[in-house]
Amino acid sequence: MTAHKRGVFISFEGGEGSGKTTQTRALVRLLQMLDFDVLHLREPGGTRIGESIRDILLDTNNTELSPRAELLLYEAARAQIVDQVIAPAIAQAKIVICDRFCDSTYAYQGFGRGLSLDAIESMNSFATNGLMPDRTIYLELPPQLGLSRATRRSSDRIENAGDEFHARVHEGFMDLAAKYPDRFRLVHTREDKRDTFQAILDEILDLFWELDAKDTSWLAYSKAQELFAKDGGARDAR
Ligand code: T5A
Repeated sequence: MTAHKRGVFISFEGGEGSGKTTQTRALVRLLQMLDFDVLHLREPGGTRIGESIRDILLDTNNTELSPRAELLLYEAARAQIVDQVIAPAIAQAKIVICDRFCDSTYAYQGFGRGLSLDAIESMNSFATNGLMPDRTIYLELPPQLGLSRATRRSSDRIENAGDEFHARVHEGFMDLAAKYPDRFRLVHTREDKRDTFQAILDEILDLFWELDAKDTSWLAYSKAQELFAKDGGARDAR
């Protein structure tokens, strides 16, 4: 196992269909190939309780779910995954890759639903017990394009929220990029998934240097190319 002193927590953010699942799977597979102890998680979800909450949140039948109830459910799922999985993993020096985290609540429930940003920030802080990602990769893609990719499958309750809602969510993410330039790194998604992956690696490399992971040859871009060449994107890591 590659040795390092403490865990690393990286979250991925973006609008619908921006490619988070595709890219996080590739990253997890790369890290596993290099013998890192990696956890691949998603929000909402990642625990038995969180997955049940996810079902409620995404169920298209739940049209009457109020914005405040929606917010509380996202925060409840988050508190569960932080306490049960993320905080212990970081304490055990694991690498945690999480598909969405607090920033999604800021963008979707804050900008999208119009709930108080101050309230959301304090609820995020309560749910996470102050645990924030070391780095957040935001995959930037025009909302319309992402939605058209995402809804090639059957769409869920949030995907159905309408174009104006998703435009506001996009604005929320842009607000975060301006507010937290150090943590929240914007990566433009490219036509070629491998180019996007390489841009992501550029944004996280320093975290591994700081960890004294001496052998950074694992970030050799040829490896990234191989990951996508085999099957169009790593699968089944989550
Ligand atoms: N939410 C979540 C909130 O409202 N508040 C919160 O606090 C939180 C945590 C979660 C929903 O909950 C909301 C946000 C979401 O609406 P989800 O199913 O996890 O639901 O939704 P997403 O995270 O948006 O997941 P998606 O699967 O829809 O999108 P991804 O993971 O970003 O995209 P991915 O990788 O599945 O790619 C989508 C399609 O595009 C293709 C892929 O092959 C795939 O078919 N693709 C590309 N096509 C062309 N070029 C590229 N470069 C491509 N990259 C990927």
